[in-house]
Amino acid sequence: METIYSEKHKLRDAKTELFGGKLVQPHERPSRAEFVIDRVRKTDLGPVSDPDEFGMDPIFAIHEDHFVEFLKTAPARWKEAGFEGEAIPTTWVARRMSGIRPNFIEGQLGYYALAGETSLTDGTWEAAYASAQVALTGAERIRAGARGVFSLCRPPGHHATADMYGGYCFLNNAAICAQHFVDNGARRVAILDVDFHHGNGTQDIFYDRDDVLFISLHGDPLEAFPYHLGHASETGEGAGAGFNLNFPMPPGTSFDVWRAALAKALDCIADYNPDFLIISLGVDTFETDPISFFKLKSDDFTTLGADIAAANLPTQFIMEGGYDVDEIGVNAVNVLQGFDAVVAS
Ligand code: OKP
Ligand code: ZN
Repeated sequence: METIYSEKHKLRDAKTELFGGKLVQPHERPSRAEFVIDRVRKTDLGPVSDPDEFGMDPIFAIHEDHFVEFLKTAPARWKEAGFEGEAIPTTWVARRMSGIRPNFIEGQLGYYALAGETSLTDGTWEAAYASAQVALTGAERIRAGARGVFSLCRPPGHHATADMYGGYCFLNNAAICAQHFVDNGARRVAILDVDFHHGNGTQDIFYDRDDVLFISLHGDPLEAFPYHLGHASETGEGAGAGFNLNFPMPPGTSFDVWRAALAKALDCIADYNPDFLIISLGVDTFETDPISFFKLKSDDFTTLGADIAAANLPTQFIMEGGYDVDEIGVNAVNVLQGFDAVVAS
């Protein structure tokens, strides 16, 4: 399988994440992508290619102009205001508040952030933009007839909505690609999110649409980030009713249980009969992931890739989370090798 990769991910290199009441080294750090690309090369998974340029149009097809302008300018505006640390929100649009966008940068952080852990820094916009181009290049390979492709995106995207960032995400790479497929003639696209965390951003973006099916397997939001979305009762609305499906699972969930949910998800995808399948590929379901609570082992990721391949659809893998940096490369590439082995057989 071909991998699309850009070194520009390194421009996202925040020094701080708000975690456990402290400012700590971010879990979402450049070495994550280094471990994955090193493993891709070491295992001869396939060629590694630079992204092509698709510009801003496919990004604006998902994200609000004013939100993009905010992402681009927030770090400089924060510094100009005299703040010395990295830009993080201290206020929120909480229940019963107006939702009128403030002018001052501190208020705008609260307006555009859906969570408080993620610092906005110089270079973040450039890295997020490059990550979206890596995603779009993978989508184009699939449109051109590839059976599978790996967009090694960093930073990740599935928590970002049309106008909110957070959970280490700025631009929703999977949503941008799904929309790109639809805008180029696809009738139906399925997104299967196997990251440990619920893909709240992707769900929100397509919640009222029937041309993009969203299915997520994740830690129960009663117990896990993003806490405020991802319940099984969220099934879509309007034209999208029935086209959103959540499989929340409790702490300690093993691969047997998780795989049974995967089988149900793949059945729904088969019924939907999409033109293309996007996998939001997080490997933070791993047993020793530092911020998650599922119990998948490295070999289980190979099985996951094989199960996905059996759906027999043109499949784009888009990198999301995974934080046990020593193992993230092995586990991500295991998925892709498991997929390729079935395709070759
Ligand atoms: C991004 B992706 C853990 C707090 C973690 C942020 C998690 C973002 C995950 N106690 N907060 O879905 O892997
Ligand atoms: Zn995650």
